[in-house]
Amino acid sequence: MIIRRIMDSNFVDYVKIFCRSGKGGAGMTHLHREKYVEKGGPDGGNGGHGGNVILRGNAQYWTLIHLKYARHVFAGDGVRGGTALCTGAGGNDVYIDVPLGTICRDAATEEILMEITADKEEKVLLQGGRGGMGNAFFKTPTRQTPRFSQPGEPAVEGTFVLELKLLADVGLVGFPNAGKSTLLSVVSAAKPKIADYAFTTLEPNLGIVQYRNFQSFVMADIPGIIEGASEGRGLGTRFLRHIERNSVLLFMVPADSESIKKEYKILLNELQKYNPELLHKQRLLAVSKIDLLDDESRKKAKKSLPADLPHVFISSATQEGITELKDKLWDILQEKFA
Ligand SMILES: Nc1nc2c(ncn2[C@@H]2O[C@H](COP(=O)(O)OP(=O)(O)OP(=O)(O)O)[C@@H](O)[C@H]2O)c(=O)[nH]1
Ligand SMILES: [Mg+2]
Repeated sequence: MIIRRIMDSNFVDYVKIFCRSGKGGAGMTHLHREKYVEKGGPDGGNGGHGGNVILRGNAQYWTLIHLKYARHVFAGDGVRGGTALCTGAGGNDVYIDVPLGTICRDAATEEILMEITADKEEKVLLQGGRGGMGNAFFKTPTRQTPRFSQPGEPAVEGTFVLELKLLADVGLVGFPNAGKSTLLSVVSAAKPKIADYAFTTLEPNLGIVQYRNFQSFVMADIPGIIEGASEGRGLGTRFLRHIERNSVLLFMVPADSESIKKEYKILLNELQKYNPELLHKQRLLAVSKIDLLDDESRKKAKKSLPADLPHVFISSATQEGITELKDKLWDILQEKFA
């Protein structure tokens, strides 16, 4: 049921496409003939360049859904050269517009070929074939009438995987029900679905957090992670790719969890199994739903905190600690880009 909902979803962050560039137009073999000009010499033009397949960043797009059904992308072929030294027309380039943060892999080897991170950034994925030279090109003093021309270069093709990694500054990491979406709804204008059951969030949500003095940063809420996610439990770890790009990871553990330290370790472990590089990122721990605890339990909770990262107690319900959290996140982001 959950799987079905994901498949129906509008949030597409993975597509496989088959692309082919245009082949170069052939060169022309032609000898000039005209009334009273019997032997006008070679005048075959060159073939046109084949079209390129180009990836282009487009800040208007947030997902790859527009490519979900456009799985074949072909650039135009170059036109063959004409007579009278006319060069053939070049084939049309095709542009594949992608959201910022899209990486492109070779589908067979999984090697990352390129990455688009800026608006209007263009990268040629497949070069079109060069046009062949017409026979006029091969004319020399000793071979004045070449009766041959060059064929155009063939097209190149390949199957590619486009993958989207959200470009957010802060990524939320936590078990289902930790209150991640609730936090996002409190600190930004985003309206993610919130409910009292596991896996309410099935696709990432982004929100812009307004900070003092009209500054802002982007926060990404992703589906909850459970123990064994890296082996495919729950929704698995495929959504973790969205936090690979985030500068700061905000771990979230509810204050009423049995052991905050243990829950944090499990999350860390799943992240490490997915990609050890994730552990190089700056981390902050938000102990959520602090409103559920009385003073005594708070003291107890404080004692069972992991030692290797800073923490903030927060409650999205009462707003307690929310400003402190934003300050801390902002400070870390500033350090990062200082
Ligand atoms: N008392 C209290 N309840 C909270 C707080 N924040 C969230 N909740 C409740 O916790 C439940 C889960 O909240 P969500 O924001 O949906 O949790 P999530 O981490 O996004 O969960 P998934 O999307 O399933 O991963 C909801 O019933 C919220 O109302 C809080 O600060 N205090
Ligand atoms: Mg959620």
